Amino acid sequence: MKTRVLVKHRIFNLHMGNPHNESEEVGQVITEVKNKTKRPSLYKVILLNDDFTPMDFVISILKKFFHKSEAESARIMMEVHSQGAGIAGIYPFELAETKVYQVNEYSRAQRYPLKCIMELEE
Ligand code: TYC
Repeated sequence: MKTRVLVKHRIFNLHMGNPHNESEEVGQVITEVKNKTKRPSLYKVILLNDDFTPMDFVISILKKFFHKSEAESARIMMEVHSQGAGIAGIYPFELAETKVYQVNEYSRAQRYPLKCIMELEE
């Protein structure tokens, strides 16, 4: 729901230094507070092609870290293989960062040059 939030400010003139310290209201101003809840930016997690990482290993990565089915994993892997890059998933910043780190570390540990990057989704 979109709600307009208005704030009413009362402006006083303070009479200081006299015995009663009285003050008089000299005006009012109403301001509107921004009520936009910004959706977090999303990031594409992208796999890059190389000549050495086995196809089955890429498929296993898509299943393990991106929870894709066997068929969807094979489709994405072939897209990366033929186009040079392909989207494994789309996530908020921190989750995308984690996926990129996990995939790169896992591949490095297995001595494969597979690279995973992230890119702001426009
Ligand atoms: N090009 C690799 C091969 O022919 C397969 C591959 C696919 C590698 C996707 C990386 O991200 C990748 N074995």
